[in-house]
Amino acid sequence: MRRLVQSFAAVLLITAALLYISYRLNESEGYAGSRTLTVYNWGDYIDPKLIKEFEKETGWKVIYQTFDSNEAMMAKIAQGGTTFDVAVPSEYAISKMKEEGMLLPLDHSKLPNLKYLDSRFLNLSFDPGNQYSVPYFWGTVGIVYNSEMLGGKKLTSWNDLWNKDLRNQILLVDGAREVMGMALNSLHYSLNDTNQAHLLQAKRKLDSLTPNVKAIVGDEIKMLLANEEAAIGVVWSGDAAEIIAENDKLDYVVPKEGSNLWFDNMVIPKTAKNIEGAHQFINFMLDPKHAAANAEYVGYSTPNKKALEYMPKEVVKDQRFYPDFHSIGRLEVYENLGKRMLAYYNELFLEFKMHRK
Ligand code: SPD
Repeated sequence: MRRLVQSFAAVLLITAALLYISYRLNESEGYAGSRTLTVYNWGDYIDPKLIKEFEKETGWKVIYQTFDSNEAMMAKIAQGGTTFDVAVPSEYAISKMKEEGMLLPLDHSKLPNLKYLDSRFLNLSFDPGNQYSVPYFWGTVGIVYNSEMLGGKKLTSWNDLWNKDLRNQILLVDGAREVMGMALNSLHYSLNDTNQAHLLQAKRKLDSLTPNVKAIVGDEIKMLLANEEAAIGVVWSGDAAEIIAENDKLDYVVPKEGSNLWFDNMVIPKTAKNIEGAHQFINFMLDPKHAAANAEYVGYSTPNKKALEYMPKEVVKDQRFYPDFHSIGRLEVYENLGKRMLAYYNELFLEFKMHRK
C-alpha cells in the first residue's frame, strides 16, 4: 500500500512539473494564456513604462514581441504557432490581412477612448468605419540629412541622392515598399505602380544608386545617423524626429517628387486568445496621456488629438512631423497591390540588396 501511495505521489509530482514546464514554455513562446496578453509591434515602437503601467492597472502579463517589416509580421501570424492578441500593421498590410480573413472585428463599445482620435485618421479607405483597426502612429517617408557633412548643401529631391559626390553616404531603411517607392517616385511614377516596365526601370535606377549606399539597415539607422556615420538616411519621419532630437545638425525633408503617407494601426488577429485583454490594451494606448507619453518616447507622430495638448508645443507645431497632409498633394498612401504584385516588389528589392554584395 505504501509503495502504491509513493508511486502515486511520484506520478503527481512529475505531472505537476511537466505542466509547469509546458506553461513556462508557452509563456516564453508567446502563446497567450488566460492571464497573458501577447502584443506584436514594430521594434522601438512603445514606451516600455506603459507596458508596466498596463500590467499593473489590469493584471494581465504582457508578452511583447517585435518585427521589422509588415511582410515578416504577416508571415509569422499566418504561420500560426505563436498566437498574438494585438498587432500593429500598416495600412496596406491591414487591407491584405482583412482580405485573407486574418483579423477580428473590433468591439467599439470596449474602446471609449476612440473619441480622442483626430477624425483625419479615422474611416480611411483601407478600413472603412475602423471595423478592424485603430490608429497608433502615422508619418511620411523622407530624407534625413546632415548639411554640415554635405558642405552646407540642402537636399530637396529624391534625385539628389544619385549625385556622384555622395559615394558611401546613404543609409536606406530596410523596407521593400519604401525603397522601391523612392525609386518609382524619383522617376515620377506612383509608388503604387504595377506596370512591369516601370518597376524594372525603377530597379535599374536603384542598382545605379549602389555606390552611394553605405548600408540598408533596421532600427540601428537612427544611431548611425545621429553618430554621423553617414550624412544621409532614407527613413520614416518618426525616426528622423528621434535622430534630430539627438543631433540638431540634421534636417528632414519630404522630397518634391512625392513620397509616402503611412498609417500604423492596432488590430486583433483572428487567432487571438485574449480578446478582452486586447481591447483593454488598445483602449489603454488610446488614452490621451498614454498616447502623449508614447509619442514623446518613440518620436513618432500621434493621431490622438487630445494627446497633443499634453505634448510640447514645439513638437506638435513642427510641420516636418505634423504636416497638414491634406494640403501636401504629393503624398500617396501605399495600396494593397495584391499578393503577386507585393511579392514582386519584395523580389525586386531583394535583388537590389543582392546586387550590392
Ligand atoms: N521603429 C518603428 C518603425 C515603425 C514604422 N512603421 C512605418 C511603417 C510604414 N509603412
